[in-house]
Amino acid sequence: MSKEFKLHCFAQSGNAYKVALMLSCAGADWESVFVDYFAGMTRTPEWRQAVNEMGEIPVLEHAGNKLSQSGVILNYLADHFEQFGARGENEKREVLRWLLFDNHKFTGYLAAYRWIRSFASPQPHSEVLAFFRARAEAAFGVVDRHLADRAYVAADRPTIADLSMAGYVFYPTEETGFDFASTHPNIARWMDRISALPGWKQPYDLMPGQRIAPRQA
Ligand SMILES: N[C@@H](CCC(=O)N[C@@H](CS)C(=O)NCC(=O)O)C(=O)O
Repeated sequence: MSKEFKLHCFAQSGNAYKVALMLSCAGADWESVFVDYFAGMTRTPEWRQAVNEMGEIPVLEHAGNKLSQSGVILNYLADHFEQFGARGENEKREVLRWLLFDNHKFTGYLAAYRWIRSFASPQPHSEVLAFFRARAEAAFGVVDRHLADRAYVAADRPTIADLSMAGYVFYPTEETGFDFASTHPNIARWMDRISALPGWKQPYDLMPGQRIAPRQA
């Protein structure tokens, strides 16, 4: 029987992992729809017309709607499940503030760095890699300092801001090139708290697709 939620995703997509994690932690009735990103599926006009004109994963199908942009989807699911959402106007702004920071800088640079370091072809020039690594590290510094005296990013409990920022940090060090436990202790402790949430699973255990060996850095 068809599930209530369908998530268009593939295993290497941390942006999709944010949504998969939310669905798993909320105990949703969901299934994945495998998108063959590496075969160019999201770049075809047919896929863009039928699924997402932006050519991006994740896309969530629910109740006849197709939603894209992980932040929008997380917000929708928080309202739907009444879980991981903001309470009150101040928290709403705080959650939004971190969602935007995550999309632009924390996820933005980490995802780009992991991609060009481990999977992209042709191999990037070393100066390009160094640029993205430095930008990612700058964002990590901001978050590590923020988490020095709090358990979660935007409230006194886990919210969709945490789930968004969890998108890429759980991929293996051999892919990301970062080992937070040795460089960013507050992020590492926050990761321990996130991975203790009921329903938490690793990205490769939540989404379909072959694992690809990362290029040796
Ligand atoms: N801001 C978007 C980013 C989505 C995104 O970049 N997804 C990647 C996969 S992780 C993608 O589909 N990229 C396709 C492309 O850039 O051509 C979100 O949070 O959903």
